[in-house]
Amino acid sequence: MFLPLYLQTFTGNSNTESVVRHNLQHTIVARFLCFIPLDWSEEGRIGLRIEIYGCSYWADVINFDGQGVISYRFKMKKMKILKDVIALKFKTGESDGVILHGEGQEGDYITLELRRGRLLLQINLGSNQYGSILGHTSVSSGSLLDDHHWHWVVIERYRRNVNFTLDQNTQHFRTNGEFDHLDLDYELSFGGMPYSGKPISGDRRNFKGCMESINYNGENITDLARRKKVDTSSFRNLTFSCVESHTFPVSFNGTSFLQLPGRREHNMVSVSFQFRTWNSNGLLLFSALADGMLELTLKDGKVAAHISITQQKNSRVDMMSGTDVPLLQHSFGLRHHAFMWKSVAYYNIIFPI
Ligand SMILES: [Ca+2]
Repeated sequence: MFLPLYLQTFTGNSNTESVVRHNLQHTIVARFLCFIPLDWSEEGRIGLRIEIYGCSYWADVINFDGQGVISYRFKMKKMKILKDVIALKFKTGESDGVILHGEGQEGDYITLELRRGRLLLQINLGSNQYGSILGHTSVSSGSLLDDHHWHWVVIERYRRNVNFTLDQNTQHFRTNGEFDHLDLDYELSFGGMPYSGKPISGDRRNFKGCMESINYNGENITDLARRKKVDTSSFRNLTFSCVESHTFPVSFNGTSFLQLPGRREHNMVSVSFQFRTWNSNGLLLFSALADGMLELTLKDGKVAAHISITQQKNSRVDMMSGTDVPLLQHSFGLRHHAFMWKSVAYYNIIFPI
């Protein structure tokens, strides 16, 4: 079983005495740490000694229910911002949702959102009055971010230069257009579009999940929300802890598998699960029966169930997903939707053994 992890390479010492210390750039909360030696000094013998130093950690978490939006009002009505540093962590099972949004009457805007499991940053520092130089800039990062795991985002902007960091990956880009200031009016909102109070604003959905340690230009937004210094009136129930999901996705890397004990006395098998994959072929499930086998496979993007009972003649039953099989009523366009949980297979196969 492979779970997404923070992977980082550290350079160690090159002699026997010196100590090399690394400070982690981002906070990591973990129960287990795994170190994999990649290389060693050619002059010495192989050896490895590591010490880990932790620190006290206060989780500043807010649960977003898909309704509530945090509105951070600026002290001045109009803000002309040359430099931005925005940092937060998020965790969600939803593929779409607005994480933050701000806009101004001059046409400037900044929007960070999840779209189809990817992180999309859209920023516009202004277009000229003739519209011949357009400031709209759009950059996306990551994939499969609706995986119920924490992800770290940092946006650092100085004039038109932007560093956009997701977990360990930083992209540098320059915004389009010819302006340097982000002109925003009134407020910046987190978790959705401002004033909406609705789960869907236009074609944009509010964020549903958890955010932690939201920091905007030195202001700790999560702490301001706790102290009621920002507008959180759109929340039905504002909670400062993460409501854990009942769904636990498991990733398989092509060689790993999950094995569950069977139940001998039962003559029925019921199976249901959701999956997503980039591959169009693979074994989804296998079970040896007392007298045969049950197999669920992906073949050319279609799901097939094979059941064979060896004692009887003509006992092999093959079902392909499609219109002929009432149990498998979904159309599996896996090549196009492979990365989305929407392309989910849902089975409930019950048959006498
Ligand atoms: Ca501007």
